[in-house]
This record gives sequence, C-alpha cells and structure tokens, in this order.
Amino acid sequence: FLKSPLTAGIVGCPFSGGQPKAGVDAGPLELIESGLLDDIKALGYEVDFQGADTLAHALVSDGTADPDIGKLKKPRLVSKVTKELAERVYAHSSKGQLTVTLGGDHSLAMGTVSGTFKQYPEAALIWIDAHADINTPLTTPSGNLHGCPVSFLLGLPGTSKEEIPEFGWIEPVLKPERLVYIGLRDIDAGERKILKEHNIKCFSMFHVDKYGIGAVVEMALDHVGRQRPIHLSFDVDALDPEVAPSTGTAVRGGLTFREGHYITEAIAETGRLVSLDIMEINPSLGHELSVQQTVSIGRSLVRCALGETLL
Ligand code: HAR
Ligand code: MN
Ligand code: MN
Ligand code: MN
Repeated sequence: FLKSPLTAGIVGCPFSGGQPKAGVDAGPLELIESGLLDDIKALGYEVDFQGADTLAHALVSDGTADPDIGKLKKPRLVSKVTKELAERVYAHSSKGQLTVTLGGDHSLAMGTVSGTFKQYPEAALIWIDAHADINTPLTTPSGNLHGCPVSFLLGLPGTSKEEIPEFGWIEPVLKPERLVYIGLRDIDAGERKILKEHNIKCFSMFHVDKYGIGAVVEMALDHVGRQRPIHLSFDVDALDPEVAPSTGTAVRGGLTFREGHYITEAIAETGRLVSLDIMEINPSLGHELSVQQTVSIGRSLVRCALGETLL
C-alpha cells in the first residue's frame, strides 16, 4: 500500500480537549524532542514532518462559546480539531506515506481513523487500550469525548448528523467486524452492551493472560482479515501503570513492556500498517523518571511498529 521510498508522515497533535486533565497536549513535543524523528530516519524512512504542533492553529479559540451538548464536553472544539486532523492524515495517506499521529488525547482518533479510511476504505482498526472508547453521546458517563471516538466511527445511535450536526462531517467508515480490541480492562456498562450487541471482538487482559499475547495477536489478525491495510491506534494506558505511568486514566493490570512492544512488532511483521496513533502520553503526570519512562516507551512503540526489531 505504501510508496517507496518509504516515507513516514508525522502529525503532532497537541490536544487535550477530549478529557479534563491538562498536559496531554505536551505529548507530541516530548516525543519529538526525545529524538523520535532521528529514530525513524535511522530505520530508513524519509520523514515528512509538519511540526510538533501541526494542529496548533486549529486549537486557537475563535471566540465562539462551546457549551456542553447533552453530556458532551467541548464538542465543537473536538469536532473542529479532529476534522482538521482527518484532512492532514488523509493528505499523508493519499501520498502513500505511513502516517504516524502523536497525541494528544484519544478523541483525536475520530480524525486519524476518518483520514486513514478515506484512503483505505477496506482497512481494519486495531485498538490497543484499557478502555473501549465506544461510548455514545447517550451512554457516556463522563461526557469526555476521548471515551467516545469509536461510536462515531461506527455510526452508532446518538452519533448521526441528525442527532448531532456538530459532528456531521464524520462518516461511519468503520464496520464492527473490522474492529478488534486488545488490552481492555475498564469498560462502562453502556459500552459492554454495545460491544455485545455488535459482536465486536475484544481481547481483554483476561485473554492476554489466558492465551498469551502471541496467540491473541494472531487471533486478532485472523478476525479482521489478513489482507487488509491496518490502522493501529495505541493508547499508552493499555500498558500497565508501572510500565507507562504518565497517562490520564491509568488502570492497574495492563500489558507488560514486552506485550505492548510485541503487538507493534507483530503488526510491523504483517507489512500492512498504514497508520499509527500513539495517544494519551501526559508528561505533566508523575515524577520526572515516570515521564521519561513513558515518553521513551511511546518512542520505542513507534520504532517497533515501523519495523525496528524485524531482521
Ligand atoms: N469510559 C470512560 C468514559 O467514557 C473513560 C474512558 C476514557 N479514558 C481513556 N480512553 N483514556 O481510552 O469516560
Ligand atoms: Mn483510549
Ligand atoms: Mn484508555
Ligand atoms: Mn470507566
């Protein structure tokens, strides 16, 4: 799917508006400053980098008020930023580049997945997370849009143009059978119902323990189909908080360092990765060592997804 010379299109998204904690918007710059671009070049990729703050202009408030819509918080801001992001991701994808989006909170996936699937309508979405992020405007307990992106991409009840015109630009590009989760362990009641109703494949931490990460990734790839382009959306809170502490909604009992990296390596091995998100690194949470450790993991996940450990 990708054109040679292999080019990584890097999109930095300093955005925190999909959740309440400040600091997650500093994730992209920390990743870049830690040397991520040189890492990627060293792997043999050309780098097309638009700046750690690619979307910064979209973040500047134009003065319009952004009151809640139902429970949803900052809906217009999230919509505006993710719409812009979708265009950026599509611009990279349509040039045959492997797009790497650095978040920012996970509401950004509304944009990344929309942009990727515009170029690759038959793609599969592999979502690595402690959370399912599949709440709808009707089920969200918090109103935080980083808990909702998948429902918009699937076009679930409550997300249609008629019901919420503010997000009318999002097309329901995703089919439930092309979506698979790994790492889940904190699911809301409404989400559980949605996952069951739509028969969405979920490998929770129970399954990772039961079958081992190697088998889980094989089953995940078999489920979505082996020939499809892959969008990998990686929320670092999928990792255990002892491994990646600097994130806004840490949940105990997550993926080990190796399990997290194994996932990215196995996806790299397929040769079908077209888009990667690294989300929810919050450099303002935890002590300096925790932050360094978390940023460093974000960076090595990108390297592994781009093939570093394939010989
Ligand atoms: N399910 C909860 C909600 O909707 C929390 C999920 C958001 N946390 C994340 N996303 N970091 O993966 O509010
Ligand atoms: Mn998430
Ligand atoms: Mn999460
Ligand atoms: Mn929860």
